[in-house]
This record gives sequence, C-alpha cells and structure tokens, in this order.
Amino acid sequence: MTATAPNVAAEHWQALDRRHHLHPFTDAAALNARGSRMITHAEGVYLWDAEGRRLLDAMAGLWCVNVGYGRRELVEAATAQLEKLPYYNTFFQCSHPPATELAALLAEITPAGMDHVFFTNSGSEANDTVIRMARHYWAARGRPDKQVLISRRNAYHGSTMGGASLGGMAPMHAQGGLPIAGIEHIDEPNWFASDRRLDREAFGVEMARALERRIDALGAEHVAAFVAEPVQGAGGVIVPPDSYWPEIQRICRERDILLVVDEVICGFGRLGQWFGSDYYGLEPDLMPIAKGLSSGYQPIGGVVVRDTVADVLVDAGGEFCHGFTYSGHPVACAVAAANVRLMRDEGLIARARDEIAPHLQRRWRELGSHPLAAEVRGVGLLGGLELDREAAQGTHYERAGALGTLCRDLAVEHGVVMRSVGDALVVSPPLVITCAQIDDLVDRARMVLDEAASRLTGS
Ligand code: PXG
Repeated sequence: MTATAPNVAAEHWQALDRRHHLHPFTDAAALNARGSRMITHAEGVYLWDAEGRRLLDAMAGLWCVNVGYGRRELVEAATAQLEKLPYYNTFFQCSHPPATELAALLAEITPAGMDHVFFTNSGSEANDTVIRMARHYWAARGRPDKQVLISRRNAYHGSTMGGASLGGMAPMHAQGGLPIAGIEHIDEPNWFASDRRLDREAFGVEMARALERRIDALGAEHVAAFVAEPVQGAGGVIVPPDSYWPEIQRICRERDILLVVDEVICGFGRLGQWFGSDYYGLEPDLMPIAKGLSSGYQPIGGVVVRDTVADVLVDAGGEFCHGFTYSGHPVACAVAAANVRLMRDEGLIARARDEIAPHLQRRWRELGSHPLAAEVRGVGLLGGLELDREAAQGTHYERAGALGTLCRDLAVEHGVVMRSVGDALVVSPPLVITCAQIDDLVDRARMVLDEAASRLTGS
C-alpha cells in the first residue's frame, strides 16, 4: 500500500500515543504492538479514523452519544456558556443558572417524586456518591447500622474504588484490593449463563429471591440499599426475565431497603423511555445518571434523589461532606440541558420507542438463526448476541473471549464498531440512527458472522 497522507498521520499519532498515553481497560503491551485506532472526527452515527475509514458507530461511543455526533445545538450551548461563565463552583452557598436550570429540567423528566439531583462528573462518581449518601441517609434517620450495600456479580457500576466495589467484575476486584468493606454481591439474573433448569420467568423470581435471602441473612437492619442496572450493559446486555424487577421492588419495599437503579446506560432514551425505571415501572430511591445526560459531549453525571430521601438529608442530614470541584460544572450543565431539551423537542424518545427500537429488535434478532449464534437478546436500543463457543472447539478460537474478539475486529474491517463482552457481541447505537442504517448495521454484522464461521472451518 502506498503511504497516503492519512496513513502518515495515523502512524505519527500512533507513535506518540504509544510513547505517552496509558489507556483505560487496556493491555498496554498488546496495544503498543498493534497501534491505537485514531478517531479524528464524527458526524451523525459515523466515525472517521486517521486512515480515512468511515465506521458506523453501533456503540454510540461508549453507550453515550444518544443524540449522535455533530449537533450544533450542543456546540453552541458550550460556546455560549464558556464565554459567559466558564467555571464556578456549587460549594459554599453558591450556584449558577446552568446547574440550577439543569436540576429543574431533570425534575421534569425523571420519575414522579424524584425532584432532586446531586451532580458529579461521571457515572463512577455517581455510584461513589450513592454509597456515601445511602449510608448518610440511614444515619440521619437514626439507623447508623444500616450500612451494607448489595449489588450483583457481573454488574458494572464504574471504576473508582466505590464504583468498582459495587460492580461485580472479578478481574477488577483482583486489582487494588477490592471490594471495599460493606459491599455484598448476589448472582445476576442471567438465564443463558445459568444451568437453565428453571424456565426464564421462574429463574427471574429465583434470582430476585436471592436478594431476599441475603438481606435476611445479614438482617435488614444492617442493609442500606440494593444497587442494580435495569439491563446490565457492560456485563453483556443481560436483559432480566420479566418476573425479576417486580419481585425486587417488592423485596426492597417490604424490608425497607433503598432501591438504587443505575441509569448510567439505560437512562436518556436507551430503552425507548426516558429511564429504564420507566420501562420496568420501578420507583427507585436513588438513580445514578451520566453518559446520555450530555450525550457524551461533556463529562457529567449525577444522582437523582427521591424527595422522601432528600427531605431526610435536608432536615436531618446536616452537612453532607462530599462533592467535587466540578460538581455542576456550568459548561457541562449547559450542554446537558441543551441535550435534554433537544431529545424532548425532537421527540427522540418516542421515536426510539415507536420506530427505531422495534426495527432494531426485529432485525437484530434475525441474527439468532446464524450458525454461530447461541442466544440473541435485547431491548430498546440495546442488542446482544451470544456466540456459540462450541463452534470454536478444536480451533485457534476456543479460548473464552477469542470468538468475541475475532468478531469485534472483523466488524471494524466491515465498517462497523461493535463491542465484544466475552463471547457476546453487543450494540447500543445512537438514538438518531435510521431504519436504513440499522439494516446496514445488521447486514454488516451478518457478514462478520459469515467470515468468522469460515475462519473457524479454515483453522
Ligand atoms: N454505571 C454503569 C451502568 C455504567 O455502564 C458506569 C456506571 C460508570 O460511568 P463512568 O462515567 O464513570 O465511566 C458505567 C460505565 C464498556 C464500558 O466497555 C462501560 C462503561 C464505561 C466504560 C466502558 O462497556 N460504563
């Protein structure tokens, strides 16, 4: 291949990146041997890399660019706010219009009775805030022994010490001495990964009852909260059986445990409703949010707080000794508010629910008939495809995760970015994707599976 101008640029960036940049969740030696894919610009649902290749971004960045790339409204909101007030804090009896306006706007779209928000810069910080806020809430109610938070194996709640502890990812716990004290994990409602002796719905009830049993073993007087994603995202798009959430809600209510619904991925339209809690009919006490809050245009997160909880914090909590320099950052808040208004005014949520999600679910599920597919799943604008590891037995790809990695890499060669989680392929496209673009996405995914299948027979 002749060294065209874009490739020279790619190599230049890769060399600098290799020399100076340590990446998150990355085996640095493996990356350095290969070189980073440099993404240079984006528009709509497409990315371009430094080699000039166009990629359909079926992951919306990292599950976050819900309104798609290149939205002028968000650029203008950032620019205007940078000119007016680029920074001020929200400590020490101060606020500023962007933080206050965003808090009020969120109260309009969050579930009824959840009219307060605490701002953070990320989903991880939101979950760290949950740990401290839930414990502080119970202490303020005169019950300082209610300290334990229960979450689930194979959950993802972030990468800070608290977030990673709440998460249930064994490789993360193995690094850095996690989990921190007072966090307990129960099994996830992952029917496919179970022994499948129970049918899906009976399994859902059984997994919810695992929470009940754990609370009773610990004593409800020691348990502060249960924390879970409506649908596990980074865990592989694990959609719980329909029986699961109603049972969880009942158990938390009956035992006086705060229900924390982590909306970092499912919030802001991902399931075709504003929040995953709306989709499943949940009444959370706390909701960590991030990602789609600003569609990734600015780093911002928060914890949405039920009024009954906020009332206790306000009336009996005294000073909550917690916060970040950039809690409620004015530029991030201005962009998030513009993003929420844009979703509302363009009817993106209703469009996702009525048109895009049904089309994605119909087309994505067609992949379930491919010989390499073991289970196909999804809801809203989330799709997962469990690859059949049996098909890789006796080949170079029999190691756990190898088939997923192969398909993920082939996807890029076929012009589409998907994520692999173990041996599952997952997608989470921008809400603005069209039906024709979904068709293109599924056609490319099928080509990837065909090519992977021929690699298996050839190896
Ligand atoms: N909760 C959930 C449910 C998440 O998915 C976080 C909290 C943490 O958010 P921050 O903003 O601190 O990253 C997340 C983040 C992946 C991947 O590879 C997923 C996330 C982050 C990075 C990578 O799927 N989710």
